[in-house]
Amino acid sequence: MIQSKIAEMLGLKYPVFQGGMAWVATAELVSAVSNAGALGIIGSGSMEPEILEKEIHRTKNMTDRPFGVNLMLMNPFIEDLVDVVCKEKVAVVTTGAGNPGKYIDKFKSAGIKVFPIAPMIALAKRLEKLGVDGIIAEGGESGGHVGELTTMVLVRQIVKEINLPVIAAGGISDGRSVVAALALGADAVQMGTRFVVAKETKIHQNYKEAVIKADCRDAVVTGRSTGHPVRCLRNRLTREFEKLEKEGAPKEKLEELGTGKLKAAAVDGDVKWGSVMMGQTAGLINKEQTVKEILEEIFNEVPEVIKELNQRILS
Ligand code: TUI
Repeated sequence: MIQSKIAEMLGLKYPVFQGGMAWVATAELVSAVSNAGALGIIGSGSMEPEILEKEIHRTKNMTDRPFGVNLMLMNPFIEDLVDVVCKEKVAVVTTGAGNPGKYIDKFKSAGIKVFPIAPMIALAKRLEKLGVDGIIAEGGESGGHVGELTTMVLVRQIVKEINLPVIAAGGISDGRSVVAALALGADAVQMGTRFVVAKETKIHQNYKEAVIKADCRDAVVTGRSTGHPVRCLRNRLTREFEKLEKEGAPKEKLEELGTGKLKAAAVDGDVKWGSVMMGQTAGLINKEQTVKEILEEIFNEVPEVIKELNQRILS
C-alpha cells in the first residue's frame, strides 16, 4: 500500500487515475479500472449530453466503486455536460483543454471532487484559490492535447508552489515511472496510453496494435500553429498536417483536416489517416493485458524499485 491523500479521499487501493480519453475511456474500461481499485474516468470529449448520461448509467451498472468524468472544455456542449455530471453526482470530475474556473462552484455544490488538468503553474495557482481538490500536472510526454513543459519540470514546479495534492501525468507507464513521480512529490499518477491497450478497452484492434508497435519517437506533436498541439502517431495524417503547416495554411483548413480523425482511428481502425493519439510511453508498452494485470504489474514493481534505490543509497 502506498500512502496517498487522494487514494484515501476517494477510497482507492492504487493512487492511479485512468486518463479520460475521448472515444477510448467508455464504461467498459472505466468500470474495469474502478473495480480493480484505481479511478476509472469516462472520456466525454466527443460526447453530447444524452450520450454522457447513458455512459454514466452504463458505468454505474458495471461498478459500485467511485469513478469520474473528464470534461474537455472545448466541447461545444460543455454547459449541458456540466449539468449532467452535477445531476448524476459522479464522484470526480477532471477537466482538460481549458480553465474550468466558472464551473467549480457548481461541482462543489453537487459534492463532486474536482481535479483540473493544468499544463502550467499559472492556471494551477488560479484554480487553487477556487478550492479545487487537487491538480493533475500533465507534461508534454502525454498523448492528445499537450502543453509545453515536460512532466519532470511541471510536476516538480506545481508540487513546490501549490499546497494541494498533485497527480502526475504524462510519460508514466510502469513501476519505475510511478516511483519517479512520487519522488517529484506527486501524491498520485494518471496514466492514459498504458490503458489504451487494456483488454477491456473497446477500441479498434488496429489502434492497440499501433500503440504496441510504436517507438517513443513515433508519438509526434502537430498543430502547434493552431494553438492546439496534439501528440499522436506519426502517419499520413500528421505528414499532411505538417506539410500544410509549413505552407502556412489557414487555421480553418488545418482544423478541418483534424475533424473526426480520432473517431476514424478508434472506431474504424484507420491508423493511416486517423488521429492515433498516444503518449511517448507508447514505445515502452508492448503487450495487451487486463486492467488488473497492468495495475498488479506496476505496483509489484514499485517496492522492488524502492528497495533497489535504498540498497544503492545505503551501501
Ligand atoms: O485535454 C487533454 N488532452 C486531450 S483533449 C483532446 S480532444 C482534442 N482534439 C483535438 C484538438 C484538441 C483537443 C485530446 N487530448 N489533456 C489535458 C490538457 N489540458 N492538456 C493541455 C490542457 C490545457 C491547456 C490550456 C489545460 C488548460 C489550459 O488553459 C488555458 C487557459 O485558458 O488558461
